[in-house]
Amino acid sequence: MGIRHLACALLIAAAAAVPTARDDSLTALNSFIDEAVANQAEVLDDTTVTARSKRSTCTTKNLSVRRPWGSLSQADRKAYTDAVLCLQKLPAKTPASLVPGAKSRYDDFVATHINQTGYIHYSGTFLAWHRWFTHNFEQALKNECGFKGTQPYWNWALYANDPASSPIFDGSAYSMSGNGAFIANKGPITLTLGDYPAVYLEPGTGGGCVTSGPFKNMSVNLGPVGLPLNDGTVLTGTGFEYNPRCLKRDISAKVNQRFSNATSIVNLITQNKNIGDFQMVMQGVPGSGSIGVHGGGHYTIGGDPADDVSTSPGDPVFYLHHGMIDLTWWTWQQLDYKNRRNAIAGTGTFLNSPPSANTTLDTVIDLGYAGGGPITMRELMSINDGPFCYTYSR
Ligand SMILES: *[C@@H]1O[C@H](CO)[C@@H](O)[C@H](O)[C@H]1NC(C)=O
Ligand SMILES: *[C@@H]1O[C@H](CO)[C@@H](O)[C@H](O)[C@H]1NC(C)=O
Ligand SMILES: *[C@@H]1O[C@H](CO)[C@@H](O)[C@H](O)[C@H]1NC(C)=O
Ligand SMILES: *[C@@H]1O[C@H](CO)[C@@H](O)[C@H](O)[C@H]1NC(C)=O
Ligand SMILES: *[C@@H]1O[C@H](CO)[C@@H](O)[C@H](O)[C@H]1NC(C)=O
Ligand SMILES: [Cu+2]
Repeated sequence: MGIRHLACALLIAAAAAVPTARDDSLTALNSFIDEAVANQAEVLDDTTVTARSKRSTCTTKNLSVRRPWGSLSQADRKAYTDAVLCLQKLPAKTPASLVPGAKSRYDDFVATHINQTGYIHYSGTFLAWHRWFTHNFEQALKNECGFKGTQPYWNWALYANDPASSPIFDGSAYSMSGNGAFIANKGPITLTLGDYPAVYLEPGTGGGCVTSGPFKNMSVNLGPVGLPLNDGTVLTGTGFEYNPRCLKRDISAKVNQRFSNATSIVNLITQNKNIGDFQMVMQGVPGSGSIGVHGGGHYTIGGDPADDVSTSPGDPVFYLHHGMIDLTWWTWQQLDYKNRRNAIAGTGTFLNSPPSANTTLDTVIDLGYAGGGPITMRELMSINDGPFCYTYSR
């Protein structure tokens, strides 16, 4: 099926009249997603598949569907941002003695991500942890704020040339709020990782406080932990103190084009046959100069907190971004489901520093006060098994 698909994509590329590379890659990406949907339905309807967790009651009839932001109705977009704002008004479950800055239910998620950052990036749990995290955020919206929809996602490829004008960031009442106020003469963002050569990211067209849309009054309470600034310095802190400030963005089309275009997603899916390579290329192979599609999305948003890995869930777009990360992983899994469903690689720490044990299907992850309870990796490997019952549409 992978082969058939590749052949198909190549044929389309060869036969098309004068489409751009982007159009070809978008077509290929779309057909991979379609194939993933078809394969998922096949597996779900196959009653001979016994590997399924006993607690799963998921069928093709009741899969919930995650959609790209731009295809939601205005009412559905507003229902989503209203629910996020509601979470920001509910009290935190995290004790103030542990995290003085956690003021809302929304902040519980940010605090958990800050707390575990060193174990959930460039580690064996990266993909599954963020799948579980995004799911529990969605559950909190539903169960605590009456949200009736599903978690939307941000397909980076659709707006790579002009994300600031996309339905996600155009600043309307039906967006995820717009860019930050324009700040002139900014230097690049300098990313450093150990002794590897620095990566320089083109600054965006904002930089200041978000002034439009549903989150223009939002208070970012936690962080920073390590926020790179446009003058080459890094603002640091514990992340847990109460540090209320406006939400800032610096949307950079150049970063989106460079790292999260349609071709980079298709290449990621087709060129990495094992999970270790797949998740490493997705996050950016250290020293390669690439920050991967994962870094690409985060630094396309930029600003404060999205330039700060630890505090990045403090910008609500985080959950749309990780919807797309999850879609990309799920698509890759579905292209060879038998071999990839339970594929895990890596250890329990960031680039295995400090050295730690290999992650296995029995490894337990726990989102702490964000909720969801402790759960094994085994339960998180399929989006139609264990606690999950959803799919994606494009
Ligand atoms: C799916 O449908 C089945 C059969 O109608 C039902 O028993 C189950 O609870 C549903 N599961 C979910 C996750 O909605
Ligand atoms: C951070 O993680 C430690 C170790 O798992 C845990 O004991 C602590 O409660 C966590 N703190 C927060 C704020 O979740
Ligand atoms: C922002 O706050 C002001 C003052 O409290 C309020 O009038 C306005 O409606 C708020 N805007 C949004 C988008 O919530
Ligand atoms: C698309 O992304 C890849 C990296 O994944 C990069 O090599 C390529 O130059 C990008 N394309 C454009 C048009 O920037
Ligand atoms: C951990 O995984 C690596 C890479 O797959 C493997 O070489 C190593 O033997 C594993 N270590 C243990 C203790 O299983
Ligand atoms: Cu993360």
